[in-house]
Amino acid sequence: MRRPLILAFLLCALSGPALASADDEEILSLKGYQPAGLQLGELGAAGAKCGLDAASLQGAVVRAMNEVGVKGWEGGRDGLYVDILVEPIAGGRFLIGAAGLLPEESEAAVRVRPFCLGSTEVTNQDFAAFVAATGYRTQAEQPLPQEQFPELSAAERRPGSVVFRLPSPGEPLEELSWWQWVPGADWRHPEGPGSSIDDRLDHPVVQVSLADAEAYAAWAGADLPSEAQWEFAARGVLLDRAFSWGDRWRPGLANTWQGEFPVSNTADDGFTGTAPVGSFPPNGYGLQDMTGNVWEWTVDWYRPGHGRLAGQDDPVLADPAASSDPREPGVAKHVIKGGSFLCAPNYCSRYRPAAREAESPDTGTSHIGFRLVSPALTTHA
Ligand SMILES: [Ca+2]
Ligand SMILES: [Ca+2]
Repeated sequence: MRRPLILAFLLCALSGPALASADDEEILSLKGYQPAGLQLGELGAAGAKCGLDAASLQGAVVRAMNEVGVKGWEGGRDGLYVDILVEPIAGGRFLIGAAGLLPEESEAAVRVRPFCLGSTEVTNQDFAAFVAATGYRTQAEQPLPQEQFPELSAAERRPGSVVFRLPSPGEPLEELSWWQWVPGADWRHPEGPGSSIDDRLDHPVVQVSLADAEAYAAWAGADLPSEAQWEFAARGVLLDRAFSWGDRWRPGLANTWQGEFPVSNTADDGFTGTAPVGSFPPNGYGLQDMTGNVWEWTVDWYRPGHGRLAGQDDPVLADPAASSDPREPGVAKHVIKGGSFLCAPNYCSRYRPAAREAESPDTGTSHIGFRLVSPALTTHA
């Protein structure tokens, strides 16, 4: 099995930075936009803690420089941002969730040990390398199992997936009517036949189920993060703030939806759909797109609130029988985090670190992807 360079993009948990004050928020939001300067010694030290060898680090540097060379940084993003490769993240105690907002987010005190997290979402290019190496076929590329859907005809069980569709002007808007099952939609054709990823190789892969994400992670020698790991990292040092950059919502710091969802997307942030990973400023840990772009799978089963995790170290809700979604009783679902390019202040608005959503694990959509967590967290903690 080829061990890809993906691990070289894992961020490493090393030490515990002090909590930032409100005065630091602006600085943190700009972290990373520094003149070019690879600090290979630091990279090497951090990489070693994440189980990264010198060869993979070197590969990561080459890849990053190539990407920077192709994409560049514009519009006030002066300099080359190459700090994305390895960045210390601390584990620690924190309150997962948020008090006083939504019952599904009720708080619990937990602890996460140091861990290494992907600095970006996994891209189409990354996923293509996996498919090329393994011949893997995603769930969306296979017919729905007859035994699971005996009521459906063969035509209705054709491969496909769920795609966001912009409603037509004046169209009656029923809740969730903007989601459509599209035969032929899959990771190579995110919006169905006729769409492609040819010009989106550096965008996050979408139309992947939880099993697809887990298969990729296994191939990469990594795992998917728990909700606690993901949320701790998304907070980016600012453990008690509403957003990963502070307490105020700031349009333009993440790929979300501007305008009235779902009818008007002004795309003031430059993107109507997914954006190339790393297009927006990193959080205090150097992680990008923890807010928006695409939702990200976690290994936790979903139930409202975090009460069952209270007091635990590295908590995971691992029992599917414990899963419940009041909106769809009887259907076990997984937690997804971070919101997407479809989240708007008037709808969803789940682009806070504490926010969460429930998703059937076999359902990929055009706005759910994932990132990796390094197994080094268990061997080096
Ligand atoms: Ca956008
Ligand atoms: Ca994201």
